[in-house]
Amino acid sequence: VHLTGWAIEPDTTDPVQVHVYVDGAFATAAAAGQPRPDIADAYPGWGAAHGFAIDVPVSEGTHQVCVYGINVPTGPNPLLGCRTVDVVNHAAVGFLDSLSGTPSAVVATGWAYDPDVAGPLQVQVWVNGRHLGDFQADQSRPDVGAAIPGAGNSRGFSVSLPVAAGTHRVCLYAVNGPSGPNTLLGCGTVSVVNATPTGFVDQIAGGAGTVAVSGWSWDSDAHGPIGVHVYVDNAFAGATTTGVPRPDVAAAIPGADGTTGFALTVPAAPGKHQVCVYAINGPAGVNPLLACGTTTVS
Ligand SMILES: [Ca+2]
Ligand SMILES: [Ca+2]
Repeated sequence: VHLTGWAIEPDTTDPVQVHVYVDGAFATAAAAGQPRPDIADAYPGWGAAHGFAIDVPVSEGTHQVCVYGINVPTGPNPLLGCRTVDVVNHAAVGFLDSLSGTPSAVVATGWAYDPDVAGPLQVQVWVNGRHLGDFQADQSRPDVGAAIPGAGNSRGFSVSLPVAAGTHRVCLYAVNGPSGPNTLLGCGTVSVVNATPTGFVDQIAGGAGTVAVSGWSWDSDAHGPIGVHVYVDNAFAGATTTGVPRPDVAAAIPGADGTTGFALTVPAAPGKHQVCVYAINGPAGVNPLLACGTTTVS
């Protein structure tokens, strides 16, 4: 409840204390010391610092709110006024329009609105029973603005929520403002599938202070070149990306593009070494070992 008013005390020009009672119980006290030039004009000599503006937290429902001026130095405290107010907390509303999976995320779209909240409404994300985080519903949705008077055209959301590969139960809630029970917008089960790269290492060949590595690798959901990392004796030795023409692979694997090949040369000390080649999963995830081999560097 928001209260405004003024109070003066004939025995002092100082700000008067006012006490607020809600449903007969003391709620809060405040000094009536805010500028009210109209009071200064009406009571010459007392100055303008006699206004008050007080916010009192109350529960939803009907309340009687009364304000008393506190007598100085003592004496009966006069009632300044009482009002009966209805306090309404509207439920948040909205809808989860879609849930879908990418190789590394759940994508959710929808809208959320609470008539009690002027700014963007918070939306909570729960994944497999755990609170993953919140985001704001502040994107363009003119259809919502057209359907709900007062909502405005910016109550939508379209968010990408990073999750590991697997099957996830996802629920979204509109957060009630300023408090109260949240509204379930919707739930869904989403499969996040991240394909593992495949490939083959054709060559691991020791040279003079180097090891030459070549082959091919392809990740069906990386949509482009992927990384290839080379380890010599378990230590990272070099990296490249696919891009070398391999029409034979494109012909053999449906969906594979024509440039899945890779070739690189990494430095190595003279002697016998174990060389291992890994494909780098796109967009994220476990990076599979393509092959290990032993070679001798001169
Ligand atoms: Ca509300
Ligand atoms: Ca992948």
